[in-house]
Amino acid sequence: MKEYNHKDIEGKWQKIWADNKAFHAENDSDKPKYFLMVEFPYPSGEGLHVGHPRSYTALDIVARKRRLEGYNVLYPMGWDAFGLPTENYAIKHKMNPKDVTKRNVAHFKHQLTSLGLSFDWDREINTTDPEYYKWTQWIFIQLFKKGLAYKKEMNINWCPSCKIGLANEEVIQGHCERCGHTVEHRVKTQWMLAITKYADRLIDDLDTVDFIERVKTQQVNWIGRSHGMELDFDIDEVDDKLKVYTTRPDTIFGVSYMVISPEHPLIEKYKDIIKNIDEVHEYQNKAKLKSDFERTELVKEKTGVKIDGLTAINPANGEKIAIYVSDYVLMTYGTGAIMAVPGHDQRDYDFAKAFGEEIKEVISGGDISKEAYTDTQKGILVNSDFLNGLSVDEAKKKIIKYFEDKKVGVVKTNYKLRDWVFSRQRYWGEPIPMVYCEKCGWVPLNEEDLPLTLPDVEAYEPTDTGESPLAKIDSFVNTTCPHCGGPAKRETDTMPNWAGSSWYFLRYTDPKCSTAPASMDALKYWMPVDWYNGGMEHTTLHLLYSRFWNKFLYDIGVVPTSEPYQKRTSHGMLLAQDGEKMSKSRGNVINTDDIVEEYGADTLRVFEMFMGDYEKVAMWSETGIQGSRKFLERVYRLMDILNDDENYSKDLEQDFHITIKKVSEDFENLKFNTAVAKLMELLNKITSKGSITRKELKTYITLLYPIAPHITEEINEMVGFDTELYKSTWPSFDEDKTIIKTIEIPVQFNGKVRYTVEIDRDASEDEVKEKVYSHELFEKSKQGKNIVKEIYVKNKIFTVVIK
Ligand code: ANZ
Ligand code: ZN
Repeated sequence: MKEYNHKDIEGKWQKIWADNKAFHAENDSDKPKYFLMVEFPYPSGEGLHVGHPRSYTALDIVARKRRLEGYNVLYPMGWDAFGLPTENYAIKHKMNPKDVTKRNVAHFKHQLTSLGLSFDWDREINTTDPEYYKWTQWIFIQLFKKGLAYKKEMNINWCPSCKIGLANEEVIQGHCERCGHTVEHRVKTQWMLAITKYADRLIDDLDTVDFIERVKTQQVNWIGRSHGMELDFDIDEVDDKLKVYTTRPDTIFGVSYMVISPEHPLIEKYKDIIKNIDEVHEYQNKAKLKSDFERTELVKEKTGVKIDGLTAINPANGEKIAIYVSDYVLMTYGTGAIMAVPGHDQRDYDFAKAFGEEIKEVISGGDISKEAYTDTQKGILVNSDFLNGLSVDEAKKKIIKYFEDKKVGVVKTNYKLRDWVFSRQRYWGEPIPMVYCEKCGWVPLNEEDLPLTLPDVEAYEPTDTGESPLAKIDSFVNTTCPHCGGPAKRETDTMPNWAGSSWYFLRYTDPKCSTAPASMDALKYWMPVDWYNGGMEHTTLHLLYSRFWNKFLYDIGVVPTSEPYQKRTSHGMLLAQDGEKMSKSRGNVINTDDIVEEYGADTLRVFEMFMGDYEKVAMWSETGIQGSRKFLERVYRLMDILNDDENYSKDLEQDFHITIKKVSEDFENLKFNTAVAKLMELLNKITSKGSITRKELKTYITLLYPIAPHITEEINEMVGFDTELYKSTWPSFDEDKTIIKTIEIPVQFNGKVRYTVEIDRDASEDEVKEKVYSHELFEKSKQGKNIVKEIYVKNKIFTVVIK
């Protein structure tokens, strides 16, 4: 028979699917809807590498299966195309970022198509398309109108190499996420989005969605909600108070000193009273050079200066306490000041050790001589006056009431989450649709004047002053105020690259809508996204941002659901053959084009799903890809042993039912590797039997179709089955027929397993005993002794006690 030749097959079927609009989703349909989404890529110059298809193929499998199950499936794709790499590339090659993007998108699209992914290309979107970013700008204006977009002088993270301000999320251990350069602090006026106003809902509503646990945990930790108290300590020398934030007011009797952050305003306010102000100033200057990460690292030497001239008074017992300035306390969290409890907080403990401050135990049950035990929720209060003998929870309640009554403290919830810095001083992003008028202040553009398009410019290099390149274009900057008509200036910052992706899922439902981000009808039909798969690296950025935007749009009546995604899963990263991350600089990147050319898209798809547990890290392997190719070649040869029978054969019927069940369930649970393994196992049984019925072949290729759609469509056509696989139905199984009728159970003598017997499931004890006794090893195992007892645990084990 004919040899398997992927080159003939794959292009042919891609054309048939496209010509027939096989994967087109209609907005109205009698079928139930299913909306699947993978993270749309940034179309970089390098093109697709083999890491991309891991996510795309997985949900393509689900999409193809859902269609066969009778759903109206939406599986769309688009381009998240604003951003730095394109801009930098364009600058370097003296090109326009628009043209670079166009070229990259064409390349990416060609590559995705060659992988046989079943996207509905009629719904392709591009965040750099003015008809798209018109709505990104429109959403910004709505945020502004509700007071959720505001301008603020910010101490920002500045990357001197990229010449760009970075969000906290983009600073990795004090370094720029992109280029690795050390991040500096600079003061800039920035647009901010008040995501913190949504912090509680972003945590609490996680209970209403089906996200994998590690995603939920990371989001909760990132938002970092903490319940505590703001507490005032009187200052002895002046008529003023020092306010601290503490989650452990119950440890008040264990306070042995106070710490304020180097940026704390108290220092400037009392510089005439502080006797060692020069020393304090010097310390402040040193702290400026460190990143927050360096400052708060647990394992680092604690530094600081004791403030000479200011003393605090403990509100619970009137004790006088020293105040230090130290950089392990941040100005950006809580009140920028703490009460230090070295007996029960690790950093305070380290500091106390270094500065000779007292370490008091106020909660029993920990060993403070070794190291402090943080946040001990168990234990009993000791050395704590009227709190003695209480549990931590009881003590907290009592002391909170005590401080509230004395009017020195209020309960307070704090968050680690910061508002979102929403300006970039770069060219290749959405212009912010705001105008500054001397008379009216910041005024949004009229909505009918959107989109505000990026002007075509000659030079768009970032400036050393940190101003946006747009600031140099007078014709862009100078405008009239939409409010009073007077002269005004446009905002010249652009939006950060997370803007366009914060609402793109909505646009897929209605990509050409000209009156709203998407029409309410389309949104009501499709939203929420039923299943969204993406990288863990987007959990704290994109996933949080887009949930925030969706919630905001829900609040103003633009979208119908409060959460955008019903289910969120994530894939493990794909490493190169050398076990390292694939990267251009290492030269270990494998391009999909090469694999598709040599082995075919189906082989690549099978391998990507078979290489290991989908949720764990996996490694590229040349032998792995060859193994997948061999598997498909053997599937192709099934046609050689096809007979005319239209039913399952007696020998294989049970295997087919079991395989259908297993593959169906595995596809739903991200267990693609075991689904492939099961199909390989069945293939082995079929080939050793030497023949396959028509019914069996149809079932087999239908099960394999979502993973390897081209070869299966081809086989389907060659043997003359009536409809194409993309139009057929998913095979069903009979639960009864999946139950294995015979099982093996171990037989043990005095606790040692000597042999096993094969029995019919649920066989009676007598039947089992009969098998145990007639086994050839029975006499030997008995060792001539007497049987004193026999115990049979049904379908599990037979135990013989001998003496
Ligand atoms: C006394 C205490 C005793 C504390 C104890 C902890 C344990 P979370 O849970 O992360 O909110 N803290 C407050 N503001 C700070 C700042 N600006 N920089 C550094 N540390 C700060 O942490 C709250 C705790 O972190 C607060 O409760 C405070 O120390 C410290 F056994 O107060 B605690
Ligand atoms: Zn005005």
